[in-house]
Amino acid sequence: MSSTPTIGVNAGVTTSEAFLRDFRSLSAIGETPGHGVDRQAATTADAQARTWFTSLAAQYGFRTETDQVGNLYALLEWTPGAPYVLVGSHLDSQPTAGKYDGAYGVAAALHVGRRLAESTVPGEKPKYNLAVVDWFNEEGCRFAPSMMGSSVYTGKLPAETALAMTDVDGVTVRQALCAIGQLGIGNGPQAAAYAEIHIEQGRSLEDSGTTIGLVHSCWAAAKYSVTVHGEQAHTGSAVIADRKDALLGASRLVVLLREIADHFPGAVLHTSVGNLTVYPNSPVVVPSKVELVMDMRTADEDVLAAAKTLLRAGISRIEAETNVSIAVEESHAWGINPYQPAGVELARECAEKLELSNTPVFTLAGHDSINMKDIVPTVMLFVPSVDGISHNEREFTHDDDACAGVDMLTEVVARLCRGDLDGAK
Ligand code: HGY
Ligand code: MN
Ligand code: MN
Repeated sequence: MSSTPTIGVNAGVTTSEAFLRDFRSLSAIGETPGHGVDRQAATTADAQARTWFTSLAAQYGFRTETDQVGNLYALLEWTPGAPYVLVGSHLDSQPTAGKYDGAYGVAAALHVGRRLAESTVPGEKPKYNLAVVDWFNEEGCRFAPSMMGSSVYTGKLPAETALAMTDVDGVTVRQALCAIGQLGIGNGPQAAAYAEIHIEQGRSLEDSGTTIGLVHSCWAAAKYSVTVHGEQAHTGSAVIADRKDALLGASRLVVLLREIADHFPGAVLHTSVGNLTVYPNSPVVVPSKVELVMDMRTADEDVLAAAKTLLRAGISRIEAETNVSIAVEESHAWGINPYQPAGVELARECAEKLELSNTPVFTLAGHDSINMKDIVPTVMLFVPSVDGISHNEREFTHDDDACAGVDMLTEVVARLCRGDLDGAK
């Protein structure tokens, strides 16, 4: 662990101890009985996490601001008018989530900012300013789609569309952000480059005994909002042959998704239904309608195309066999796009300098960096996840790995602030 002496509120505390202390205080916000967190977007717990962010930012000398879709920035301005290197992740979580997903990257980014603020020599200003960012609603569980804040920031999703999305109670994003006092204005600071660190959420780093993952590409994802339409009936009295059981159709869809994954050898396709809403969801009623979200991911565009063909055929079969109709809308998707190779190389050089073991990796999960890499040079880093567990209260990363990641991110961001990735394609 680093033992750099520090000043002020951190007197006598090493940089790593200060990071762990702040990360633990964040982990207590929205803590669940199972020692995970529940901080869904724009809830009270998310608001408390944002207060944690702004307090820490103030302590470390940053000004904070919120943009038109609730992205929260802590700004360190060395050169007035210069663009910013953005560094961050997300503080929102899934329900009964782990403490690390997103939160680790935001806490790490704040500490990177603090270290760079303390180490900058007067008269040697970096080329770019620094903005630590908490992207709004990365998870997409309370409000779809996921990666909402960075999708608006990068111009992929109109702000008005995002603000009009509703949760299951009909509350809009706009109303939810207003309720927690986090609806700002404008599109945030202008980015010159972006960096993010995250837990791997998979096993590859742990299995190979590697500390740092250098993300070179993302798996493609295709998510679908689906409505299965049937007809309400009495579970006891309705003749089986007459039934239009929407839940039967939905159940067959769940199984179909798994069968499609199993169709491709080598586990190259991941599929799931992660959300199911049944109407009227009453004990003696054959359901009239089921809404669900289907999710398919792979690193192979041909596999994805073949999976979509199997999906269409399977849906037609289920409609015919269960007497329901199924409406499918592709709600969110991204392709297999590489991160800038120069950014991967820059990160590799940083890891070598710090003597941290490193290896190129894919990201299977979505991250805000997937949006950011399409507009500016972007570096995405991973640290190991114990047993690859994520979206689970048992998510865990060892302190040494978490601290090594902060050191690594500091080195990367210092170089980005110098402009080392300018022009990278
Ligand atoms: O992978 C996902 O879809 C999420 O946004 N992390
Ligand atoms: Mn995440
Ligand atoms: Mn997540």
